[in-house]
Amino acid sequence: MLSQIFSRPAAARSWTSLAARAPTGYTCAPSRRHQSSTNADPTAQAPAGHPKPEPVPVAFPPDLPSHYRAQIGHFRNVITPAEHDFLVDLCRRKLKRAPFLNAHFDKVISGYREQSVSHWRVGVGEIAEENDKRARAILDRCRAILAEAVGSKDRADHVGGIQWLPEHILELNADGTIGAHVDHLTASGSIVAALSLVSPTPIVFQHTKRPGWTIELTAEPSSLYFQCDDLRYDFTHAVPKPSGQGRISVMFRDKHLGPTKGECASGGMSDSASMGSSLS
Ligand SMILES: O=C(O)CCC(=O)C(=O)O
Repeated sequence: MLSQIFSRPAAARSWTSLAARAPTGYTCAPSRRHQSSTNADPTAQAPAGHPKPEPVPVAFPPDLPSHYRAQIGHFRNVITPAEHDFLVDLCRRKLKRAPFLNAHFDKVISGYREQSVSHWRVGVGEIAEENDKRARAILDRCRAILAEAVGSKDRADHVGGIQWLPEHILELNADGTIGAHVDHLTASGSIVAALSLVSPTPIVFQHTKRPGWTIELTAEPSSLYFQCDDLRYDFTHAVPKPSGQGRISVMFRDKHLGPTKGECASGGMSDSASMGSSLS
């Protein structure tokens, strides 16, 4: 649930205030998990009959240290238009009883509804089973792209493969926005990713201590973006502007398996207020 996933610094009511609560003085020795590279080409093998995901160039601030540049990625065309519409339909049916909430108590998110998904069995009988199977196949392909992109084979924290949490679906209505936040440090691991559906939305990543290190991308429908490792912990992410048409994201996160540098930090984000709703 987002309450566990979002770490919402009490002071982070706006873009600029977040830096005030940024983790300070990381004291852990850098572990291999924070040094992994993303050299693999996740677009190299698109299974027959599936779209070939295209890497979308990410614009970096010129002075952004190089290690961060491999810790964010964006791919368009990861699912077909039919798969897109199928997932939108399933997400909306899963969310149909959840009202849109206008503002979370800390005002970080508004105009949203959400659900953690343990299965995609929507409908009855065989149809439900088919829906589940088809959705899983699509989402497994997204996970495979992510695993390639984050260099899962080289990662000390994912020996034997990435341990994914159940997907989380998040719908923003036409006015919905998400303010800058770092996901809760221990409710999930070092990978945060989203498959975007419905309409294009700007996503903004900003370093918690160096606001000039800002990365913005436009998450088009059927695109997949991720942030991992240091960039997952050191940068906030936000959906700062309403799309005007609404948006659904299917969020992928891995399990938290061990200490993070944030947990070792004194005064870090781990003591921040968590969101009180269920965004993941
Ligand atoms: O919808 C997105 O792309 C981001 C959602 C988000 O900020 C989150 O789930 O932590």
